[in-house]
Parts: sequence; C-alpha cells; structure tokens
Amino acid sequence: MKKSLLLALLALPLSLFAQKEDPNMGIIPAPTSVHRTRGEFKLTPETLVLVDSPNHKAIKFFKDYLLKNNLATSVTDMAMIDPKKMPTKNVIVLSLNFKDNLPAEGYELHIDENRVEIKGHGAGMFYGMQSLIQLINKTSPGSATIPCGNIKDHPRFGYRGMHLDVARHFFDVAFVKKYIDVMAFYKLNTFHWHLTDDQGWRIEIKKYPKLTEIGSKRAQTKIGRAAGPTAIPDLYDNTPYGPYFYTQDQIREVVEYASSKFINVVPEIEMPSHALAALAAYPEMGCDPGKGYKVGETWGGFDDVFCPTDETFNMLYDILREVIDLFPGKYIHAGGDECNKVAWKKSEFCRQLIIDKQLKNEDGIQSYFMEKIEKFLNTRGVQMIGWDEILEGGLAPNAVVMSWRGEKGGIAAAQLNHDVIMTPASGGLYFDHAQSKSSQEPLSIGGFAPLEKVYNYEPVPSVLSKEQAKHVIGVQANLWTEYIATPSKAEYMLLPRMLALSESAWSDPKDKDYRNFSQSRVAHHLAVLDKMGYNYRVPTAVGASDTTMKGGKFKLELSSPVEGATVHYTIDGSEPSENDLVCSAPLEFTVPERGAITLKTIVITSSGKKSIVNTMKLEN
Ligand code: TNX
Repeated sequence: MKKSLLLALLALPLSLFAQKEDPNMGIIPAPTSVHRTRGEFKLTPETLVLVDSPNHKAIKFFKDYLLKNNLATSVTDMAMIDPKKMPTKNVIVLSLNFKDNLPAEGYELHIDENRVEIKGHGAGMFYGMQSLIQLINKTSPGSATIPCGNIKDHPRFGYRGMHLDVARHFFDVAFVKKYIDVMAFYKLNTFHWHLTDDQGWRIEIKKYPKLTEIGSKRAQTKIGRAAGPTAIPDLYDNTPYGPYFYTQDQIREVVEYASSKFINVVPEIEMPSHALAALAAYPEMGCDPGKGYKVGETWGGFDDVFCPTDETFNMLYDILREVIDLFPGKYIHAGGDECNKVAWKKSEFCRQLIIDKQLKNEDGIQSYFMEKIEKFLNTRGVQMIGWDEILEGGLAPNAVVMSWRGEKGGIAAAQLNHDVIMTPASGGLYFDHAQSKSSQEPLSIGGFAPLEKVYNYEPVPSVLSKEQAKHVIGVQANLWTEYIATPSKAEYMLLPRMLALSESAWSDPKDKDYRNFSQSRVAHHLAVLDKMGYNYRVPTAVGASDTTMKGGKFKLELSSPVEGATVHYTIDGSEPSENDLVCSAPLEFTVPERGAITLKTIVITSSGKKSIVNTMKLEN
C-alpha cells in the first residue's frame, strides 16, 4: 500500500471506519444480515422523504428527528405525487404498507447513492429508522452522508427489557424520558418501572392518597454500604428525602412517550414484601398495625410485609384497578421476591389462615397471596409477572417468571410451560454491580458485572428442550438504585453495559463477537452518546489490563476505547493526568534485569470524562 494512502486511511475518523470496514457497519445491536456496498448517499436540504403513511407514529418520530437535527426539508405523502413522476433520486422512501411478511419487528434497509428505503411494519419501521440514524454522519448543517449497504434485520427476542428502580432513589420524568430514549436507540422494547418498595411509594393512587403523602418520603437515608465487610452500621445522611412521586398525569405522559418509541411500560407494584412505605401509610395492611411502621431508611430486607387479610386484598385490588387503567400493556409486575415470612409466623391471623385454607405453611401463604393477585389481574386481561420466588410453595397458574437468583427459577418455570424473562444477577445483568474490581469504581452494592460478562450472557439455558426454550421470551437488565442517587451515576452504571444487553436481546448468537463489539463499535457509540449528553463509564485503554507481565522487551499497543479520546501514561508510578505523555504509537520498553516499570494509563475523552487508572507492571 502506498504510504500516502495508508496515512489517509489512518486519518479517517473512526466513525467512518466503523461503518465502512465494520461487518456490522457500526450498528448496535448487530443486525441479522449486513451487506456493505460502495459509495454513500448524500442527504441534503433538497432530499425528499417520501412516505406512504404520513400519520403513523414511526413517521412522526422520524419527522421529529429530522427537525431536531436540522436535516432534510420535507416529508411528503406519496399519495400526493403522480406515480409517473415519482422521484427516484435523492429520496428517502419509508414504506409501511406492503404485502411481504417480515419477521415480527423486522425491517429492511437499502441504501444506494440515489435512494434510501426502509420497509417495515410498525415497530419494524421504527427499528429501521434507528439503524439509519446510527448510520447518518452529519457533515455540515442540513447535510449528512450515509454509507451504502443492504440490511435485513429482526430481533431474537420479543421481550427486551431494561428496569429502573425509582423507589430507593427517585428519578424525575425528564430523566425517565432520557432513559427511554437510549433504550429505544438500542432497540429495547420494555421498560420495567419499579415504582414501589420499602424506601418509597412513587405512584399517585387517588383512592389512597396517604401512599404518596406519607409513603413517598423518608426521614433520612443510609449512606455507605449497608452490608458486607465495608459496612458502616449507623451512618445516615440526616436529610429528609422526598416527597417524590409521579402524579397519574405524569405516569400517562411517560406511558405515551414510551409508546411513541415502541416501548411498553411494565409497572411493578411490590407485594407481599418490599412494602414498608405502604405500611407506613396504611398500617392496617400489616400484621401488627400498632407497631409504628416507618418508611425504610436503610437497604436490605425488612420483616414487615402485607398481611394476607381481606382488607389488605381489597386495598390492593383498588390500587391495581388504578394501575391497570394507567398502563395499557398486557403485563403488570407484582413483585413476590424476598418475603421472609417473619411477620406471618408471628401472626395469629396467619396461623388460622394456614388451617382454614389448608396451606402447607407460610410458603403456602406466599403462593396463596400471589395466586389471588394473579386471578384478579387475569380476569381483567392482564398477565402477572413475578420474581422467581413466586415458584416457592407453588406457582400461580399463568404467571411469567423473572429469573433473578441465577437461572434455576427460569429453568424450572420453563419446564412447567411458563413464560420466563431471564435477568440473573450471576449473568451480569445487575447493573448496580461494579463494572471492575478496582477500588476506584464508585460505591456500589458490590458484585462484579464487567461489560464482557454482560455481553457474553446467553439467555437460553442449554438444559431446556427446544419446546421449553420457546418459553424464554426475553432478557432484561436491572438498575437497582440503593447506591445510585443521581442521574449521572445512573447513566454511568447503565452505559455501556446496556449496549451489551441489547445485543443479547436482539442479535443472533452467531452474529455476536465481543472483540468487534468492544473494540470497534462501542468506541464509536460512546462518542455518539457523549454528544447526546449521556454520562457513561469510560473503559480503560484497549490493550491495557491489570496485570504483571514478565520479560525484558515489551511492545504494547494501547488504543482509545472512545472515539476521539486520548490515552495518557506515566512510567514512574505517579497518577497519570492530561498533562502526561500521550500514547499514540505502540509503546516500547526495555526493562533492565531485576528491574520493573509501572505503567499507568488513563483515558480522557474530548468532553473531559476520565477512565479509572489502569496499572500494568512490567518486570524482568
Ligand atoms: C435484590 S432482585 C432485590 C432488590 C435489590 C437488589 C440489589 C430482587 C427481586 N430483589 O430489592 O435492590 O437485590 O441488587
């Protein structure tokens, strides 16, 4: 290759490189099939966007995108154009009405120098647009280029979920929308909204106003870790938290916003456990109403739970009636996890209930409880989702199981012909877990869920038969917020791990490749997310690892994990900063006999975000 050509290639911005050279054209999640072709489409203010369904919500979304990004002038209804004069150059054609059957949520995207076309029904069209948006390179105001190619794409799973706990810490409507935006960008379609827990009740219920008057605030919050070797027992912030909750109008606003991005919202109302905020508001729902329940101020399990009396059930039915009216989707999550049964064991009422209903023991109460709730939901056309503890003491007849304590629950449920959503903490899908083992990571609940582990999670356990495997309807990651009090930390914990989740949820396992994902596509996407205003964890330099290497001569190729970022380094053990040497070519070191070099690297992005410091020891 000629030297000048090589230099020109090296000078190509990575974004173009990712799109032109990458087998996935830089798209996340990896599409089903991609054929790159030569050339590019030039989007100019003269480009016509021709549509066959001008009022479809996918088209509205695209119009909005063009407007916000100052691209293309007009969106034209094809029906208004004489078919003989249909323009064939400089056009983007968006077709929702056509006969071919595409797979569910699938689309076809064709780009040549004259024409861009997306074919997709409903959600498929929306996902085609998301891929197209990922391919658009804005060049100057009003203009952009799009690399040519042909993509056929559809998701592996129908349920592609991301959860957000707004009970432990509250996140306002603006943030929830921003969260939904980034989910949609990566083709996730289910937002699991964890609205109630011991530490806060966050949804307005008209019939029971105290749920939010009392349940949406707590006197103070535990700081530092609540459990484990680094726990500090009685350290609180002495600061009242709340009242924080969503009004029913705000809930409707979020549901509608999510739907405009083809995302279904699954609300979670926790029961019978994780209910302390509700008990503080309505003590009559507990087994010991005189006890003086108060909204949780620390993390972990609590003994007080809903008491399975008629009064409690009637109140829960009233609450669920309002919830059903607010959320049009087919699922409601009723929790069911971590009920330790201490209060039930002490309760005279429960002892009698076990006899009257011929239940085995307190585990029997758990399934009695969840079955009653399920029946209520089912008669109203709603399907119940529960955490895998709902298997204990017998599974409610139609329930969908969310398998979080490993895959055991999910496997058992699928074998019982129940639908299952995989979200095991052991699979790296707990995004409240730490992203590296370094003490430089921000405080987290613990655990270890690095990007690679999330990426390599396979949702269908191999022990399932083909038929049973069909019951694995999807995969989800969870963002519990005990140790996440701010939007920017929530984004730090979410990104880039959610990109890995999206690939497990959407892409065929044969199209997955961690090297290609992490070294080529993620670098581009983090720069894009940065421009979109998201915080994220800056990975350490590609090629750096926390290791000691033995030898005399070293040649280390370290590259930036974020497009446009710089890797700085020191070799004397000092902490690297923006004032230190820049790693631009392979680093070559000769280490004297019995000597050592401590190579410390930091990645600093063009917006000033920093990675943790990585230390490599080179010893001879
Ligand atoms: C377990 S997952 C919980 C949550 C905690 C989470 C922390 C589940 C059903 N229950 O209440 O927030 O661990 O990682």
